[in-house]
Amino acid sequence: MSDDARPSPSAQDTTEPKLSAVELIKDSSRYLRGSIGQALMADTTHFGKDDLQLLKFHGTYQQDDREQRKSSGESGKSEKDFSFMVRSRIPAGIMTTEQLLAHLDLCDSIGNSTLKITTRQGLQLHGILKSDLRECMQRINRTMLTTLAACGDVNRNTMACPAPYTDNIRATVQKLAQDISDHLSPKTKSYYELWLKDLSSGEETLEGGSDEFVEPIYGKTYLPRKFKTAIALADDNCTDVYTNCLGFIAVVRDAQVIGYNVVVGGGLGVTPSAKKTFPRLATRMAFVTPEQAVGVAEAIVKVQRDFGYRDDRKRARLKYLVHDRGIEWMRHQVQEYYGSTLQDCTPDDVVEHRDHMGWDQQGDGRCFYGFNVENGRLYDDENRQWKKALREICEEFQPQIRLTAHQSVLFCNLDPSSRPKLEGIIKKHGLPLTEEISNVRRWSIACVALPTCGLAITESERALPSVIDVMEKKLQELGLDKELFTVRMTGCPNGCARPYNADIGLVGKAKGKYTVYVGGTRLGTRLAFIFKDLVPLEAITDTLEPLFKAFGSQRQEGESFGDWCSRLGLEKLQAIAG
Ligand code: SRM
Ligand code: SF4
Repeated sequence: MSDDARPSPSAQDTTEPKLSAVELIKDSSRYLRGSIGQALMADTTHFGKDDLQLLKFHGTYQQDDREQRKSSGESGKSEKDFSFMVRSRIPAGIMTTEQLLAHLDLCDSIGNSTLKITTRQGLQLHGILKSDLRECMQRINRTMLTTLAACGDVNRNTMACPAPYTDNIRATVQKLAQDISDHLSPKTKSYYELWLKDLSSGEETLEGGSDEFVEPIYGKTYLPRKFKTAIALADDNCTDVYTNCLGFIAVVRDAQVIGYNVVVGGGLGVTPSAKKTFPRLATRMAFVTPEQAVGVAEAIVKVQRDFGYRDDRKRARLKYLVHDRGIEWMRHQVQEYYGSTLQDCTPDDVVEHRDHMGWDQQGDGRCFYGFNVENGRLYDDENRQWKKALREICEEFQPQIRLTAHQSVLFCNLDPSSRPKLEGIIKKHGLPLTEEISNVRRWSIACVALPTCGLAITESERALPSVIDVMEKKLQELGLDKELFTVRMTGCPNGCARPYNADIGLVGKAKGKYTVYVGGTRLGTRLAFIFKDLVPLEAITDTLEPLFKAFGSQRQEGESFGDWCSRLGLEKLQAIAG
């Protein structure tokens, strides 16, 4: 179908459902400009309401420290303490030493002195003031990274297994992540104009931009909602492929990627009060050859662009379209847009999930070290100096850096002789080696939540470590400390740490209280179900203890905690819990 054939929102028939407010903002934004330029030139601490929607496409969210809200209220201050989260887009999580160091410098010089490794292999700075935003973007761009399309209604960071194995397979999927990322990147010049243009002559302004430029893939109103893509290997689903709008599972024969099974319509966000919303795992759709992959990705994006729901942002993700219309309809549309028939999926599917932590060989005589960063937060305090450790490792070894979807980092291209020194640096800064961490901590992740996330209901990354402290002891007492299962916590039901397909998901529901999900799987191929609602933070391990006990004595050989919970089902688990 040609791009001209689809209706633009403004030209739509009046009987069409009413467009959501964000659609109108995008439509009149002149390709994401809005009044961001004027606001940047003005001596204010924050942006107007409409621009906040557009800023996301540029990789930044306006926030305020929610703990400061109370104190500013008490002191009678009328304005919130506004600052910005800035997210960098890093396809497959692959970056250089210099790029990581630049982010560490930024968080120290103009951020809140911490850096967050995200669940999609990205990096986030927090606490950037409006007056420093341009500098922040420029310094990131100078290292050849970008924040464009790290957020917003476009294809966001494309994930792929980051492991540096020198087999052809990893290099192929990592290149595909980069290719998809480049191809689906917005083409608007507004990013350059607003953030990167040199204003030193005094003649340039940030208010340029024309309506004539056409986004070749997205069009004027971009996508109805955020869009997420990931690539996985059958023996390594470290990117949690089924939770994405679009996933590629590499099909390997004779050590070569001969194509991909394409899965569509995954997504986790849910609003518990709105029954029309739900988490969904992607559905297998078709097989594509390596040559078809980027074109088919574009076709899928275009189907979502033209058929995705633009009247209700709660149901605007691709998953609802696939759910409502069915996979056959979806495949038919994709073929129409792509311009040829696609083959059926091969039987290949994901069978393992590796976290790539600890020492491993690359295959070229060099090795890499997977360093577990608890909940992805890099900071320095009197006990633990994550930032200092990373800086020292970067300066000493200049490793290539790779970020994992479990919020951790791989130091790559190391000479095997570097091991004692690297481990010494980690220990010197009060940090545990991966080998010293319990399985339950190693396989746990948590979203940002308080104090910066405007949607957080409860704590998450600041609370999970203490939950794990208790769980760790209990599992050891029960002889279950060697078990491998995922524990994922979020501060609200949006699901940023992917709790809904974990063995144990802890989802913030009300102040200090969590919904406890069980029955998902480390492999990411099954949704969990609610075991108990509104569990106080301190009672999480006690709530799970009867299940842990029964699992230890009743499980079948090789059965994981999530598999066991799923096999028994809610009723039996509730009976066990009494
Ligand atoms: Fe997320 C919104 C943080 C991965 C589902 N997410 C947010 C915002 C921007 C809050 C907001 O809208 O104001 C959070 C910023 C908090 C802060 O202070 O930094 C936020 N999401 C994150 C990160 C940083 C969590 C982390 O600790 O790592 C992750 C950034 C990934 C990246 O680099 O791009 C992050 N978010 C996810 C994931 C996991 C994934 O993609 O693999 C999900 C579930 C998968 C999915 O998309 O369905 C996720 N985030 C959401 C949603 C629910 C979307 C929905 O369909 O309902 C929201 C809210 C929204 O979009 O309205 C949200
Ligand atoms: Fe914020 Fe909720 Fe996402 Fe956590 S899950 S980062 S609380 S939006």
